[in-house]
Amino acid sequence: MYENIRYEVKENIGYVTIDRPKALNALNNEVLDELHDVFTKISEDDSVRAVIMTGEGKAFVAGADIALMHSIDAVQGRVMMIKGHGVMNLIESVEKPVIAAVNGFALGGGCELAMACDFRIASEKAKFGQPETGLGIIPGFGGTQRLPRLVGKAMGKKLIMTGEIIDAAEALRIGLVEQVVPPEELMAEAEKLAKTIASKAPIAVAAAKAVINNGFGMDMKTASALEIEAFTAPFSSQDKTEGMGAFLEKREPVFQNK
Ligand code: DAK
Repeated sequence: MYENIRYEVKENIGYVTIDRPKALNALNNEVLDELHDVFTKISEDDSVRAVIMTGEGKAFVAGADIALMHSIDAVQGRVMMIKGHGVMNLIESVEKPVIAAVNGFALGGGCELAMACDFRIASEKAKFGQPETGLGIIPGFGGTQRLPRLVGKAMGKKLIMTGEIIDAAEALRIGLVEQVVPPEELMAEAEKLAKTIASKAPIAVAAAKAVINNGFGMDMKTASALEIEAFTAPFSSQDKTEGMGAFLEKREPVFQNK
């Protein structure tokens, strides 16, 4: 039912594959609409406990679609920008862990898409960068904000102002990705991480994601207050009773997201 992405669920893991290899999976309005649709479905599907996003072929995503951007005016650009920010914010805030399995080029909007995910595992073949200034623009899907938050202000400025493309080892060194693996191990490593998190209580995972994201830019006192509030929902859940009961009974917990 999608034309530019593929989606399937296996063993509680949702797999989103951007599948537009003839344009190196470049983001146009259709890809963005389909990503918005699939992450809306994912947010409503209790059976999905973790998500892995990757790209078909040699790219994760080679950026926003340059042919499209060349053809549109500032008003149409603003519409696309709002759409793109909506997708990135949805991925960032969806109540499940989202892992970017970065198989190849993650440039411009592709790097921004990876940064909207909770984790980035890169193939040794992956390349990262924000080449927008070389096209006469700045990052438009959150890159000016998420990149400095991940790698620091000066390194973020350097990558954005120079448009430099870096390899996976450098991305690991500066903290843009958490792990680099041989290409043939990429999906297995992403699945290992997805399965580990999927085995934990979904209510707790969702609350942890939200409170970490929401508290990140706050002062410590306000952020502590946020944590106190966020603690209540998991603590009053059936899964808390199950998790602690399982420990005391020396068995594995069976969480039901309740
Ligand atoms: N858009 C459209 N087509 C692309 C593309 C892209 N970003 N990247 C690659 N392609 C197409 C190529 O044109 C080529 O098409 P054909 O010629 O075969 O028809 C095909 O994919 C294969 O690409 P190459 O032949 O170039 O493959 P190579 O292996 O030689 O090179 C490459 C791979 C990734 C180094 C190269 O393709 C490349 O430099 N691509 C462009 C990277 C880039 O600059 N990306 C854009 C970053 S700027 C906005 C919001 C956000 C943004 C902008 C505006 N608004 C809300 C308005 C974000 C901007 C960006 O992402």
